[in-house]
Amino acid sequence: MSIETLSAPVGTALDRFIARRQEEFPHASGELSQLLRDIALASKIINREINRAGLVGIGGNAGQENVQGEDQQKLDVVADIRFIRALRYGGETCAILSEEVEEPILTDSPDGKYIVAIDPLDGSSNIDVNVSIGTIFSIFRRVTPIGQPLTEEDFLQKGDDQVASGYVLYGSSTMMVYTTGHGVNGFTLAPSLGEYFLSHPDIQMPKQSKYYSINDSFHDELSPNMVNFIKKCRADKMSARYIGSLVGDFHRNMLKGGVYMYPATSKNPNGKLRLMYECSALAFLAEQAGGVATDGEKRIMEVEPKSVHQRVPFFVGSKDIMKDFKL
Ligand code: P6P
Repeated sequence: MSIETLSAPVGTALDRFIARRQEEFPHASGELSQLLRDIALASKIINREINRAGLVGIGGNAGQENVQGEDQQKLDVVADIRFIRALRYGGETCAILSEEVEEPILTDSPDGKYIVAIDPLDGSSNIDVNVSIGTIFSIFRRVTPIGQPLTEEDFLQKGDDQVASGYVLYGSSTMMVYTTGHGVNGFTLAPSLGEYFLSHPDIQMPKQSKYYSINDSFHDELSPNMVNFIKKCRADKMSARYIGSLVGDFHRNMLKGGVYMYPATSKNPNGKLRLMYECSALAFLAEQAGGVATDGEKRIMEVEPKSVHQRVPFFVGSKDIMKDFKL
């Protein structure tokens, strides 16, 4: 890895890493740095809630549905509240797009420079069975000048317009992985210190691939090209790995190589995953790490959003394996 791309050694605290990176951009005014810190802080609180969910009765179903018509888990609600609170009062964000809330949330900082699209807790159906779950976020600059009311143009920005994106994986360890467009770096939480430390500098998605991830129940609905693609994965001795938690499957593929596929199905004709706060964020990370992310026709980062909760087919993974992929 080139020295100029790695401004910090393994073990550097996240705060110090963010500060060093900000120094590399003289015109940076510190708002993005503070926004990343706000997200990291909220993730530590969520991490604590997740780790004790079974003990304090915040596991299980909340008995209500989210805007997507999906059963909300109690921790979905907790995570949504915590992240919205952190972003609403942090001062850098003028609006929040949350998977859990129908309309964009205007914060107490109307002059905030950034808009955050977030899935506060993805894969939450796995909470009760102790499978890794995650937070996914995208950060965009506002388009409308400060002082003017936000418009749809501020909320419907394509992936190429992201300033930063990342995820938090609440797994065997808790990790925050993010990019600001200058490579991907992973930080592991030291629970006893309550700090994230650089553990995976300059992540590069292996070009070859060991795993393919798809819900096998879709097999009879797949196009002939996709059936052949999966046949080739099997012929190339790749292993099937699908944990039903996007962040967990994606993180494994980032580190070990792999391909994750969620096609359009009869149940979800436009795909299940959301463009604004899942696919765009992970596509940015994948491309920064040398991978590929597509909706089957174009780069995910080029898809022009039509609505905040828009769903898209999502195919993301190692460059060499994805070159053979077509719908
Ligand atoms: P299915 C979780 O609900 C999620 O959004 C992703 O985390 C996961 O990869 C996918 O849906 C699982 O969906 O239809 O295979 O259960």
